Amino acid sequence: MNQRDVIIVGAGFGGMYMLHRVRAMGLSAQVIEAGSEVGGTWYWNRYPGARCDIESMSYSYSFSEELQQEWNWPDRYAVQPDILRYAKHVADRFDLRRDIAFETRVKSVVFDEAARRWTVSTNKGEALRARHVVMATGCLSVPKTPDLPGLERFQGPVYHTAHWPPADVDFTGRRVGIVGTGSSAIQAIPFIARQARHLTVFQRTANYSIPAWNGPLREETRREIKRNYPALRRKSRASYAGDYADEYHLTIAKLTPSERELHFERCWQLGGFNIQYAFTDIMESAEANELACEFVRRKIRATVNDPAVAERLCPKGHPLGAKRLCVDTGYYETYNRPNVSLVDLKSDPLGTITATGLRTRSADHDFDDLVLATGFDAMTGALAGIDIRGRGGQALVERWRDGPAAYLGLAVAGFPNMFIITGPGSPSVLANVLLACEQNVEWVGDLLGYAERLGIELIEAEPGTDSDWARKVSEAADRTLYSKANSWYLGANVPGKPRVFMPYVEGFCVYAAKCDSVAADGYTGFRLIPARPN
Ligand code: NA7
Repeated sequence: MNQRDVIIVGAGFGGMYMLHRVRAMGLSAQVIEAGSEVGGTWYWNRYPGARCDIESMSYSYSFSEELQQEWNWPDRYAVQPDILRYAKHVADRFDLRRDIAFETRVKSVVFDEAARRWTVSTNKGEALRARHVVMATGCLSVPKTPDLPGLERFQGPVYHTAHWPPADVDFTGRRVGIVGTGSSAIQAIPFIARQARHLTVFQRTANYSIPAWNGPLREETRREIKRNYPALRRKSRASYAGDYADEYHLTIAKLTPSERELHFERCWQLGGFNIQYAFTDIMESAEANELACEFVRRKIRATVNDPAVAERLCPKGHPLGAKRLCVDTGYYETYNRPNVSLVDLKSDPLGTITATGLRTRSADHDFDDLVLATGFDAMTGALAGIDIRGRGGQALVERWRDGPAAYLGLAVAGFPNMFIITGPGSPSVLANVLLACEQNVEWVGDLLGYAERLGIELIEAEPGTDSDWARKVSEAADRTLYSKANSWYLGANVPGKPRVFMPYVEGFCVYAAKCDSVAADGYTGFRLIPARPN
């Protein structure tokens, strides 16, 4: 059987860097990737308008000074084709492709206790053996197609934003219906509206969206950031969100009404996540959060011409930031177009999909094409889709029956030498996920190096460390407003999924410091089992 030191599942930004890192340590590695290219989420999410909501100069690898100096991002926020182009460039520049098996799906990952090796089996009938397995399967990689009654009856094409066809889809002259108003829909809607004859948006929950104020990156800005990259990257690593944007530490409750308005307006003008990360109390105090919500609602009412439509677009009933904030270009303005209509599924619930459209309680809405922007089985979906078995043949899905638990978001007791990049319990999706990937990869790389030097054959989270970590992550979220919405952070968007708050809310910097102290103390919480004498 084919043997490797490390098998890495997934060739997104986590998997690509993991490969580069373990190769540099002299270990043999194989990446297995279901797609036909590198890029992970940026390979699959090709819908019109797909764009990163973190600034491109920040959402890019920092591990190579040459790479960050030579690459030129055209826009403040990169579009999907540019991010994919970047991922391909990285793969070529570091000669990664020779160790990536594309169009290959991992079916099972099974630990052989006697041999102390993992067996990784693929849909192509291959089986590989490895000492270590790194699951770089991504946080948002399993699209969720909701169980919409009658969906099979619809006669036109059905698209999912996270599974968009490689060739452009042309909506010119077509009537389009889109279900969902999360980040993906909020990015796609303005694009589809410009092309389609008519677009009907089916909204269940209105979301808070902040303008990106995107535009071409000026050459001076790019040069300035490149000159300051080392300091900016250090600042990102020392920040809450893993980004170098200023985190102001203003407290809403301490501001006078006019100061508040001024700072909210400043944040709005800066765009994107600035409004969430500028304030210390925004995710701590319901009253403070409500002031920010009301500010955004005023912006929506001032933008959307029809007051009834504006009111339906105003989010109510969940705090700003408790569902991931959306970042848009012309989203609310799109509802001023004569060819766009909004159906509120809360007041007029979905009945069934028909052959020609969607029937709500009060009306039939006909369209030619249906777009589902209905999200993901986040953070655990990809792992649940693989038959992962640790000691004693125990299945990971069984271990996680009451909710996922991984020590530092990285390791599960009973699953030795298996590491999850940006797993449940890591800050990942609440931070700049690219930096979160780098931090996890470097930490795992260091741990593997440590084990190599000391002749350690098995690295395993001690029993209880994973569930303790998950409990603390969940308790920390409960002390904030993050847990006060039916979000994918909580698994609430997938029927039957245990409701456990998965991302680490205390900040990227706090998490990274915790990982560092675990390492500095000789990897506390891990059992390090030496190789058996020959
Ligand atoms: P999200 O943010 O999970 O949004 C999914 C949307 O689809 C959301 O508006 C949902 O409404 C809606 N939805 C899901 N199922 C249904 C059904 N059955 N009926 C009506 N509406 C439904 O996914 P995205 O892809 O937009 O973004 C995911 C992340 O990717 C994002 O946070 C960024 O990190 C990038 P709901 O809110 O559940 O009422």
